[in-house]
Amino acid sequence: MIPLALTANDAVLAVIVAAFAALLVAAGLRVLRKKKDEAPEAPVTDAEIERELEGKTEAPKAKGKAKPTSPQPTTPSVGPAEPGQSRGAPTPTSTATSVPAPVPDAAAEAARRAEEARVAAEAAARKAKEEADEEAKKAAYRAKKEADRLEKEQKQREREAAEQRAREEAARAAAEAEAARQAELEAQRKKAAAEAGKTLAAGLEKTRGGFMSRLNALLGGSKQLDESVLADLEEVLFTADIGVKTATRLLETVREKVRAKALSDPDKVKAALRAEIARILALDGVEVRPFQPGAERPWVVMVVGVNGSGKTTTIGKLAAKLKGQGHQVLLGAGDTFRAAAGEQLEIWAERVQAPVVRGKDGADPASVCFEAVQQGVATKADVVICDTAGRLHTKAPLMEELKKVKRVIAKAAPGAPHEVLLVLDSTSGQNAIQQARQFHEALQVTGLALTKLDGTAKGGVVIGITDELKLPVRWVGVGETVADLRPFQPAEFVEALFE
Ligand SMILES: Nc1nc2c(ncn2[C@@H]2O[C@H](COP(=O)(O)OP(=O)(O)OP(=O)(O)O)[C@@H](O)[C@H]2O)c(=O)[nH]1
Ligand SMILES: [Mg+2]
Repeated sequence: MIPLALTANDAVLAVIVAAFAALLVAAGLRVLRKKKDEAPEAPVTDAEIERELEGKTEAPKAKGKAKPTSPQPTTPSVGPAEPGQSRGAPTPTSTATSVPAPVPDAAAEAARRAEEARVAAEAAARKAKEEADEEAKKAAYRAKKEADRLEKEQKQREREAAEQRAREEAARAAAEAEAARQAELEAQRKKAAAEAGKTLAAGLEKTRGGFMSRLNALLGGSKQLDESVLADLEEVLFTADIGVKTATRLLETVREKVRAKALSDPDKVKAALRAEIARILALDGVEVRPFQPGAERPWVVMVVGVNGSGKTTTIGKLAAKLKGQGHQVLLGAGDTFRAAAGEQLEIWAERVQAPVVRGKDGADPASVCFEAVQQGVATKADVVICDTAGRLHTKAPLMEELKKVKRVIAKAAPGAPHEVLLVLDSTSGQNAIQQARQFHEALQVTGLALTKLDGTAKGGVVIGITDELKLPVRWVGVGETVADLRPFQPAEFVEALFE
């Protein structure tokens, strides 16, 4: 019996020790968990973890703590049993089958206690394991949450970086688009300015600064109108490149009006001069055909003038204008003397998309013009413009050669040329009047183009030529671009001179 009793006691002791150890482990784990839970940086709350784990746990548990379902280890193992108390009676939570039925002797009692202790120890160990498992799951859940959070943060950073890049890219693209838009606007402004060409007033700037400014100085303000003013006026007019004849005529008009007491002050003299100049330019009483194709097809324009006066350039500008009005234009390169002259015309022809008839270098200019007009007839062109040479390059004088060109053109199309356009360089001043007289005598000029008005103070020559020859000025050149050839309008010209 003694060895048996000792053995039972030892077993009881061992179980109790084991139970204590288990309880200590559980308490330690609880403390550990509490500490961890209190850690400030833990991004996931316990409640959250509990909820998360609860959702995953398969065994049904009471809400919150799982402890109530665990066996109560303290009840059977702690404190001596009271006599009469049914110590061996199973508690409601104890499993009836796991506790052996009470035996009357001490050994049985000890065995029962040992069994109870073992059960309690097992329960404690199970609980400790459950808690450890739970803790491990929480730790894993936290780690997963932390990893998720870091991944989320990383993605957020990447998203923000991508958005920043996109914003920078968009800003760069917008800046480039704006720069391109500004460049386009600038190009359009330049194009529009080139297309609009210089205004007549701008083209006449030098002339306005020349004899017109002297005239304004003389006749401006409230000067007394006396003989000295008239003498000064004579000097201004005679040096104004308007020609002696026209200057005399203007002066006579003023003197007559002063004599008739119709003019009392310099301002009125200026107004009288302006009216007289407008009258001269308007070619009152002279029948003038408009510069444009009429019933005749093709309408042939023969362009003449001394070398360098601006014939080829003017032809290019005219072709552009006529094409712009919807006419079919053909060019004839009648200046066969200079190879560069034909090329220059071809460049213009290409620019305005007009066909050009060009002979061999040194070919007879009349035959080239003949061929051009013939081709114009054959192709039903609306307009044929023939360029001609400006300098003598054969034994025949220039005028004789041009007369021949004119005759030959008439053979290619009866009635042609319909316009003999004399191109005059206005920078040559008085000489232009002289040239105009000679060309008109030889070729019966029908219209004038005064070029390079922008480069001279001698714009008054327009008045003198019109007055002397009674020929209409068709065009004035105020620059080198296409738009710088302006149709001549007397009123506009007078306005630009006097304003
Ligand atoms: N500033 C300015 N220059 C002009 C104008 N018209 C022509 N020119 C320039 O005058 C120069 C001579 O022009 P051209 O057309 O070659 O003269 P051209 O009468 O054909 O000369 P030739 O063929 O040698 O007889 C060129 O440099 C033209 O650009 C104008 O109205 N204003
Ligand atoms: Mg030329």
